[in-house]
Amino acid sequence: MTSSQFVSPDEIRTRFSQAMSDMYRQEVPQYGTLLELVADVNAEVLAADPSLKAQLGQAGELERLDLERHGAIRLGTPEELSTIRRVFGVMGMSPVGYYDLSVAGVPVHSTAFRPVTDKALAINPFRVFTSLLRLELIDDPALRAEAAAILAKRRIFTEQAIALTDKFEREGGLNSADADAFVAQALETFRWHNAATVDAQTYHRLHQAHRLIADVVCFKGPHINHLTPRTLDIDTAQVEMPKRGIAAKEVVEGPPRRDCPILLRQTSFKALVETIAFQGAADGTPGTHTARFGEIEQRGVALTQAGRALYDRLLAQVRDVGQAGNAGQDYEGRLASVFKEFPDDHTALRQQGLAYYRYQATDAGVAAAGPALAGESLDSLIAQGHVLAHPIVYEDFLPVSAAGIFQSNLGGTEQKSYTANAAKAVFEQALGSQVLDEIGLYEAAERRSIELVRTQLQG
Ligand code: OOG
Ligand code: NI
Repeated sequence: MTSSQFVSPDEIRTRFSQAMSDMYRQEVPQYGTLLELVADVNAEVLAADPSLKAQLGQAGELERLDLERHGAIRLGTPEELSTIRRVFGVMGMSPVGYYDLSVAGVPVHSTAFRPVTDKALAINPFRVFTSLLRLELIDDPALRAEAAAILAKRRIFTEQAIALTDKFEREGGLNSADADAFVAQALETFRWHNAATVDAQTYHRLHQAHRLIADVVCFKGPHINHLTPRTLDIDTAQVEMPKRGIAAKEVVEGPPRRDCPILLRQTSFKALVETIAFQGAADGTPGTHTARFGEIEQRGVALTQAGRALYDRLLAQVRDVGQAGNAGQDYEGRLASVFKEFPDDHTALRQQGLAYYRYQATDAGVAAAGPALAGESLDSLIAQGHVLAHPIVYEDFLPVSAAGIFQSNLGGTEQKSYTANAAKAVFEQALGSQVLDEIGLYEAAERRSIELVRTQLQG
């Protein structure tokens, strides 16, 4: 096989994310309603704001908008995590970032598999927030051992999915027919199974230890638990949800509404109560399980270390008022007022080193290229119209928001807390590789764009 017959990992990822979306739409019809809602809101926003449309067009953001979505899965064992890393590798996705959710009472730690190069992100930024259950956080040793034994028996990947992953790694790619087979086989891992692999008693014991433990341990595989399209106006989408019969979560997670969106804002609809069958239920009595939901997100500019520190400090300030978390009175009002401290125009964000930008030479800049431009500062080049600065989109997740999403979708309000610390090294050992540092990726993207601009303008 010559490499010219291989389809690119970007193409495999695009086929996979489309197949996953089609499957989830079948499984959870409300997700289809959500996709329609987001498409309507995005079309309205673009029609009403031609300058935003032009800006997104110039930044190459428009093409990927309708394709864009993220999903989430929860795995049970280190082997499952390291194998999923290889499977996502076939689709050009790498583990980025480490998220410790135990501090928020969820016994998992996580990473996000996603494309990392500018080109791959522009083609299709499909991401999967992937969590690993931390069995060591189950207090009862007998229950912990029982959960481990159940997990040790299951096989969440089909043999063919593994064989095609091996082939990809061995030969350096897959041809189109293999890629299609791979997509179909990989999809099986994410499918919903309405039969639990355990009896009702076991399910309830695990469920009592933590709802999430039952969700991970009692099923044949790590069903995709949500898929999230990207909207350009999450506040309108939030208002629109109940109008279309979708019960939205009370508050939007993340920063407040701003003129210059930063990081990530998210809202979701409550998980469905689904009927499941238990093993050995002689009388056939079914049970119910709540895990699968829908979510919408709006993405803004990626923040530097300093910007992120400011974001974290302000968010903590809002959430700490009377220990209210995000449940307290007038959360939105408090959020907006505290975040007044965060500059809300791109020039200020850029000049104060709070956010990352991708610089681009304009036609006028290229026409004027020469030694005179070489010594000019970026600010001055921008002021003269020789360079544009496009916000670099935040491609990752936020731990406090993720915890809020988890909690609102586990079907309960319990907030157990764990004394565990972040265990990044343990996670990376299970993963079989290190996770990439997200801020380093944004910084490198900015730096590359500056180098290119400098080369183009020196004439
Ligand atoms: C993952 C929740 C985190 C997000 O968008 O922050 C997440 C889960 O519920 O498994 O998807
Ligand atoms: Ni999500």
